Amino acid sequence: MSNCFENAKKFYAGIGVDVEAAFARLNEIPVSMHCWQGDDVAGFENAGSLDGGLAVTGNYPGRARNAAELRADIAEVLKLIPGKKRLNIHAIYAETNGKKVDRNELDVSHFANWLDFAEEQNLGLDFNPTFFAHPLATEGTLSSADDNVRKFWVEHGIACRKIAEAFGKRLNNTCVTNFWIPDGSKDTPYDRLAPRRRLKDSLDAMFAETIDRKYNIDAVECKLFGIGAESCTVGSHEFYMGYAVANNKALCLDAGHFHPTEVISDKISSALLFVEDVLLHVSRGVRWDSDHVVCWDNELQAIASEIIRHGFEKRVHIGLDYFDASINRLAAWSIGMRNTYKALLFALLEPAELLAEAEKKNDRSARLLLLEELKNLPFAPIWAEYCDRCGVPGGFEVLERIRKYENDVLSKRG
Ligand code: RNT
Ligand code: ZN
Repeated sequence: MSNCFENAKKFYAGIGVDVEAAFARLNEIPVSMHCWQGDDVAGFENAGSLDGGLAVTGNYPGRARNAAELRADIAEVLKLIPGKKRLNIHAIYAETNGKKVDRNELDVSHFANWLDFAEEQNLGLDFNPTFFAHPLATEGTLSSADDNVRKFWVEHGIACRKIAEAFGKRLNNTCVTNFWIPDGSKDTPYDRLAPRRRLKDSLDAMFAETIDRKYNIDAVECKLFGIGAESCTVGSHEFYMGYAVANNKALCLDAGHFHPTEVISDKISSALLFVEDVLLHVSRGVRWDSDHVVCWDNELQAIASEIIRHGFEKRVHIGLDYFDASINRLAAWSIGMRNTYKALLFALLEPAELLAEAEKKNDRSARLLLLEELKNLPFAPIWAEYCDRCGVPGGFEVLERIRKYENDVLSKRG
């Protein structure tokens, strides 16, 4: 324990903040790491190119080419991230032993290695059906006008919910399953209602079977627009806010899925008055839904503070969602994950009593001053101590470890 830490801890105690209690609370807050940063959302189906409006830019060497490589990279990066971690995978990461298994035929046996890995690494698993990068996803999926196309995707959704339930049971740990449906229209549609009605009916069919919330929680993710869906996204915010409230689903808020000046940190407190759970896709849009690596910026801090100030950590499921192929992929993962825990720890060190009192007294000057001053408190030694206690390196050493892995492992991939 460094002197710097001891002094910083005393400083925080002086403003009514218990650092040890903050550590203990942080230890119980999981952040779900998305597996798809490691292979540029490719998956193992060899289905061809990515679509659904998703765009991964960059060609940094060392992309994981198969499940074994992806898991090895994940195992390595987990050693660089403090805190209680989860892992989030997509249906396209199924392992079918070279056999063609279409998405509506997937079952938990195709994820046996992921389950073993999760158990070994002591990770909860989260899941996502994959409604993109598939020959039947070119003209819409769950909202398609073609009955056969809709049927196929409903079956996929049902298969995925069963897989998620099996994850939850085997790991004794609730799986959060996120449904993101890319359907939309590049140009102005004449009828916006019909595809929305079809999407609603498909969701109803997919969710018809009740699954114990102990094993699986379904979340639905809205979006403002995507590449190829600029003029209308069927699953808009109003659509899914309504759907989640009416059907007791979790609402997934992706930081990149709204107007550029609209923030999800402001949505959490409203959404949680009407739905039981919120899933976050923490991401960083630069000018658009660009899925940049999560930085410790004002919005990330605001998201973390919203969760901590209201004790929402059991109802807000934090997941990351970005993909940057222009930098080392382990760097991308570890920077975003570490920043998320950093923001949570920073939020846990807010002088809650002083702030609440200022607001209660309507002392806006004190509130502003406190909120500004706390940006300048001795946070760095507290974060360093937390990393140390979790047995993970500090920031600069992370870089050395990544360089070594790049040299020993990634650079040898073709
Ligand atoms: C796309 C959504 C969705 C995906 C992942 C891969 O805009 O954000 O969550 O990024 O499912
Ligand atoms: Zn997302």
